[in-house]
Amino acid sequence: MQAERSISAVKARLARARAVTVLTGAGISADSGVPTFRGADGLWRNFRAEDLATPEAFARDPRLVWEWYNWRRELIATKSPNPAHYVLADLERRLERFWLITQNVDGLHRAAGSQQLSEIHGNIWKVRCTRCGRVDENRTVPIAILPSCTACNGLLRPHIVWFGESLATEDLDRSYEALRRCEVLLIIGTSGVVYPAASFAPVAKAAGAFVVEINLDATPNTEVVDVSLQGRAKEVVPELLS
Ligand code: BV8
Ligand code: ZN
Repeated sequence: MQAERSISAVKARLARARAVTVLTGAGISADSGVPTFRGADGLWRNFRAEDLATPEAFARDPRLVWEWYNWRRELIATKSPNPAHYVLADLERRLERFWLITQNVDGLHRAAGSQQLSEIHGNIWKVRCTRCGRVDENRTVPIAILPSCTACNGLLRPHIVWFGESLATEDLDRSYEALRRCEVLLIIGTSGVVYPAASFAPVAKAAGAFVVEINLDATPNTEVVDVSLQGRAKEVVPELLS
C-alpha cells in the first residue's frame, strides 16, 4: 500500500512539473546488461574500477588500462538502451526545462535519443591524445591496445574522468544550474558514493526541489530524498512517466 501511495505521489508531482532534472548511475544500464561498478559483475581480472580508472594506473601500465577499456567497449557494443533510457529521452521532448546528468560512460542515453545531457564522467566511445589533447569519437572494437593520435602520433587515452581528476567545468556548471532550477530531481540507479555526484541530492533539496530516488538498494541518498522507490529502473521509471 505504501509503495503505491508513493508512486502515485511522485506521478502527480511529475505530471505538473515544468522543470525536471535526472541523475543516473550504472543501475539504469544494468537492465541493458552493462555490469555495474560495485555489483559482483563489476570486477575485471579481480581489479576494482578504482584501481584502474586513475591517471596513476595509466602512467604505470597503459596497456593494462587499455585492455580493461577494450573489454568494456566490446561488452557495451553489444548492448542497447532499455525502457528507462527511452522514457527519459521522451520526457526531454515533452518538457520545457529538462536536463539529464549521467555518471555512465556507456553512451546508452545518447543512443536512446537524449540530447539535453551532461556525461560528467566522459564517454567510452571518445579518445583524447595525451600529447596534443585532440578529442575524437572512436568506435573501433577491438581498439589497438596502445592507440596513437592521427594528428601527432601521441598515445591516446580514454576521454573519461578518472578518480583524482576534476570534472569538466562546463559539465559541473551545467549540472549545478539544473540541480538548482528543477522542481523535481529523479536519482536513478546510483550507489551515491562517488563525489561530486554524491553531493547533488542535497544541492537540489536545498533549492526546494522534490527529490526522488529509484534504486534496487538503499543508499546514502535514501536519507536525503523525499521519496525512495526500491525496484528495477526499467520497471519503475516507465511506470512513473506513463
Ligand atoms: C574529483 C569514469 C577533484 C571511469 C568514474 C569527497 C569525499 C571523498 C572522496 C572524494 C571527495 N571528493 C573527491 C573525492 C575523490 C573521488 C571519490 O568520490 N571517491 C569515492 C570512491 C569516495 N572523486 C573523484 O576523484 C572525482 N574527481 O573530485 O576531482 C578532486 C580530486 C581529488 C580530491 C578532491 C577533489 C572523479 C570521480 C569520477 C571517477 N570516474 N567513472 C570509468 O567509468 O571508467 S566514477 C564511476 O564510479 C561511475 O562513473 C560512477 O560515478 C561510480 C559508480 O557508481 P554508480 O554509477 O552509482 O554504480 P554502482 O555500481 O556503485 O551502484 C549501482 C547502483 O545501482 C547500486 O546502488 C545498485 O543497487 C543499483 N542498481 C543495480 N541494478 C539496478 C539498480 N537500480 C535500479 N535498477 C537496477 N536494475
Ligand atoms: Zn595528438
